[in-house]
Amino acid sequence: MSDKRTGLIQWIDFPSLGDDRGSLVALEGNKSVPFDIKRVYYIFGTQPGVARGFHAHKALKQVAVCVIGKCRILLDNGTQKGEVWLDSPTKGLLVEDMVWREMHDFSDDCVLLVLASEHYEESDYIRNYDDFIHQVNQ
Ligand code: T46
Repeated sequence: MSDKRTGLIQWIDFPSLGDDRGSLVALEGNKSVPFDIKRVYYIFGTQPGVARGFHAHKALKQVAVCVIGKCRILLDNGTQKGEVWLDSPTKGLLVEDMVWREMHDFSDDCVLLVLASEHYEESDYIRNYDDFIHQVNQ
């Protein structure tokens, strides 16, 4: 696993354990994924023109990987903004807490897999951008 974790855009490269049958990627908590994985979810069947996200988390780390297809993700920590394409099953994007995220331009076939450091908790979401900026500057 190679790790490029500096700044807002933090990629994790997952080795593909391929052989002549095809490819396999294994994701392990506290190894290839830098936290204990408490939850896994995936987003698929996203309708054309739909964007998702538009929130930050107070205390949640996540790794997002497009296992099929692609989507564009925008990250914003209140001082820096960046956007990248998630388009590879061997590249994970680490999204730290207090980072606003938006996902756009889902391909029809996109399956976005997300590994999360905490169980689902709606009170952990900041869904208003002005509130996010206020809290990040506190
Ligand atoms: C994130 C981005 C990348 C649950 O009940 N449990 C869950 O674990 C999740 C993730 C969602 N839900 C419910 C909450 C909503 O009623 O599923 C519904 C859709 O969730 P949401 O509108 O938050 O979906 P996105 O795509 O805007 O955001 C999701 C994650 O919620 C979020 O943590 O970082 O994907």
